[in-house]
Amino acid sequence: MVNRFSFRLLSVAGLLLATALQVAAFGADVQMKVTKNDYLSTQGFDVMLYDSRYHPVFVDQKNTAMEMILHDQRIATNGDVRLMPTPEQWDLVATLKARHAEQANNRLTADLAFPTFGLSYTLEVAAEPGGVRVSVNLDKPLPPKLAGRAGFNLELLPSIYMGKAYLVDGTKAGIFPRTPDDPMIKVLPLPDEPKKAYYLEDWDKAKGYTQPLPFAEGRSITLGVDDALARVSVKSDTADLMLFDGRDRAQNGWFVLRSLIPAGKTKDAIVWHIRPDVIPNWTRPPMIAHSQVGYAPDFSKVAVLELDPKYKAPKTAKVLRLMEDGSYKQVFEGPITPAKPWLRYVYSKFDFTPVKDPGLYVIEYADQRTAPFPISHDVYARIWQDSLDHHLAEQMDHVSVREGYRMWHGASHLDDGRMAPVVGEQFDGWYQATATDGKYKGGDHIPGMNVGGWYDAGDFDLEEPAQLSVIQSLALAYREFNLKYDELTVNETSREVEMHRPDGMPDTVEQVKHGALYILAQFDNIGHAIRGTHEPDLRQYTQVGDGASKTDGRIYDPKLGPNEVKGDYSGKPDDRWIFTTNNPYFQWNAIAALAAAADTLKGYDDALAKDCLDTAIKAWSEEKSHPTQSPASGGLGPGAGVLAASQGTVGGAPKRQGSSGAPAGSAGNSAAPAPPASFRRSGFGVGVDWPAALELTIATHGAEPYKSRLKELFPQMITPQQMEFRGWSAVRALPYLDASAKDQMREAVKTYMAGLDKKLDATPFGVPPSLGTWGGSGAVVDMAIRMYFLHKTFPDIVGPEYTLRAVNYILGTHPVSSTSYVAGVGTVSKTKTYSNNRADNSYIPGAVIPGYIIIKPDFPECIDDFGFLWFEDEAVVAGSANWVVAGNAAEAIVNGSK
Ligand SMILES: [Ca+2]
Ligand SMILES: [Ca+2]
Ligand SMILES: [Ca+2]
Repeated sequence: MVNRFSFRLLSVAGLLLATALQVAAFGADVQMKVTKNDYLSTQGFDVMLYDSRYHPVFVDQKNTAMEMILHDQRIATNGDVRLMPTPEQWDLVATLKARHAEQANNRLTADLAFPTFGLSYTLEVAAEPGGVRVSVNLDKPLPPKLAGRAGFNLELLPSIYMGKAYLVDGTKAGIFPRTPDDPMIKVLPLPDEPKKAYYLEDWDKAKGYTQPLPFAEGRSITLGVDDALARVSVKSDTADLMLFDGRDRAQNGWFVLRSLIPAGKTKDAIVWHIRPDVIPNWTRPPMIAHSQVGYAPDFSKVAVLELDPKYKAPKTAKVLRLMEDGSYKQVFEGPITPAKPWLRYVYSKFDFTPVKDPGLYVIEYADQRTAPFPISHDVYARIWQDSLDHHLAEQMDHVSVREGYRMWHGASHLDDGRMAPVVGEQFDGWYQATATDGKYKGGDHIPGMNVGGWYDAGDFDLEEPAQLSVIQSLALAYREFNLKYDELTVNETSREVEMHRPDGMPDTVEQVKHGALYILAQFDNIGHAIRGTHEPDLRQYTQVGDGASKTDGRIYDPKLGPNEVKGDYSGKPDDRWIFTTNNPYFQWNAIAALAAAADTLKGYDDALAKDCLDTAIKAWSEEKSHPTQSPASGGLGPGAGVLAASQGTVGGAPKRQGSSGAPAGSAGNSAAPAPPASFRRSGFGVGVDWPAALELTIATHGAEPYKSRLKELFPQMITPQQMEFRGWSAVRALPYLDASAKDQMREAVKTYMAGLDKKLDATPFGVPPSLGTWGGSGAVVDMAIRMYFLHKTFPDIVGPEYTLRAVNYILGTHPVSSTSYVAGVGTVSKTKTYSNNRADNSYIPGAVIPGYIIIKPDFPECIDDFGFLWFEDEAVVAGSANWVVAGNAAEAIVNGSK
């Protein structure tokens, strides 16, 4: 991590100079102001207040309330009143009523409440010399029952402070622990505490109501004494400060600084003075965004420089060649483009396309030098294999997965599953619409569902949209690129998968089959596509590690005692729930996925290929004669209820199902949310049967009625809006349409391209920006795929650079840092991901992370050294499968030019 490393070196050097001047005047020069962006700011330090809210489904994302950015790192979040020392993802949070930014008084305020506890207050963050004064002002004195419970909490990023020093009251020294090991105590719920949703009550009970004791206490504390970039002092005027370790309860916990609200007080019940030790005239070192796998000789090579607007930027950058003896030889120097602002930084481009000779290179700009990267014809040849044979392979459910000496996981969830009872909205936005489905009712074992499928993401559930997307992407990759790569052995009969061991079957074909088995099981056993397979409770859902240890693998039999085992049956109700809710999107995409699988499997497993095709054809006919209705209360889950449920403000009357109780126990783990629903886009309802018509036409070599339906839908699929969604796939329909269709599409592509460059120029990176609550790498990979197919069919209208630009973005040419978003791919890549091995601070090779988001309103963030923010770090299987397509597309473009 050359960029970040030199960032540190530079800062330490800067500090040595600064310390002499600064020691006596810790932060004294700082005078913060409310900016036009409505937060408090001074050069090197910002404080935001509720620019971001709690998430309607995932609740606490470690990105809300009062947040602090020091020297361009978000060091603290979640500053607000909480009722526990170390709250977790679903624990009670305040309700925000209003927020104000007063430029005249340089003050931010937020009006907040815990309505179910009769507590309302104003949180105020005001500039004062040296930093900010934070105060909590209650409308009425604290309800007596909240004494010793309600306190002001501020959470500190563990990857920054772990292993760093702190000083309490100037003399009591300590080091932030690497491993949490504090004494735990029981903090029982209050007798009249409002009921939460049943799954939260179960989870609290399962955790044993434990909280850690503080590891430091005093009136003032300096955090990160030995870290010039993160040193902050906090002094409390009222109650003592306490430092807790949130990781005692969950691996994704942060350090928590907290003061209890004293009884009887209203105004200034809490007063903290926060003094950051801001390096005078701080400017962020330049960041050189470039491809971490390098560049193909004959294609465009453009790095993007992300610069502090106050940085005195040199006008040129250089390319140096790394010679065999380790020396660097300058081979190119060129101008950078004039700086263009975007959010809080400015951006210039450095075009070094003329450098073409194969070899190893670095880019040098000002005092920054990148990691070495190759220029070579085969730079894209090795970028997608890890996603196929590591990430996707590791995510395979119902089989064991071994690599050399390592068992990634045992054969998992062999007891899948029981039909989900109607419990209303469940955590993570899951929802079961009906009490019965065919011959099954809630709680019944549905046989045959323990085959195929992939763990969705950092969690282990089988999300239907993810399954359908992976099948279609890999089937496309196999057919488009004749992708016969084979380094995996897959044995569905013995339920064993082994990496680095070819078995004569293309791995894409094996993966398509693995997905098809799960979808076929749905049609065979239930009769239609479903919402998916998901954990019954939060204790099981939050468990990470070996998927095979999540359930006992034995089918639940209510006649057996809780610890009784009889053959393949047990009395433990840990079997996952099958959410059978269907909707037209699932149904049509399942038909498309099965048709694509049939076309891919032929010649490898003809019997299964026939089964897939017959099932798809039958489902098509049924769907046309009896269309699936959208469930009234979305099969995807409306979502908004989870936050309310965690706040105790929904009825919450737990509809407890007899045998679904959570096992007792304690100690939790981090929890993973669902992936972003990339299909929730505008124009989503257009041509919902298009993919099914397309894949069935291809699989049947142009049979009716699929071909006619293609023809019918074609005009509405090639509108500019649809072109960016699924319309591009119409190029695959052209061989089955009239000759004039290609001309129509040519005109449509021209129209689409006319506005595209301008749209992509909205950011310096020339790809769709990441403006949502999840990082947007998925949309960029989509762009790589879409533009490849358009380029291939209309090379005179669509150049090859769009696909390569999108791929280079994923590989490091993006904001914040130049770390490749594909774990393990590229010289510098993200090696802490929100994968199911995140408790080990590790990654699964080939996982494609979502990447940066904008911490509102203007701070782009993707923290290299931390893997617990799902919106930045959680790879989804659909993303890996798409990356296989995009990576092969890039390779094909470069090969095509040779
Ligand atoms: Ca294979
Ligand atoms: Ca079981
Ligand atoms: Ca999920």
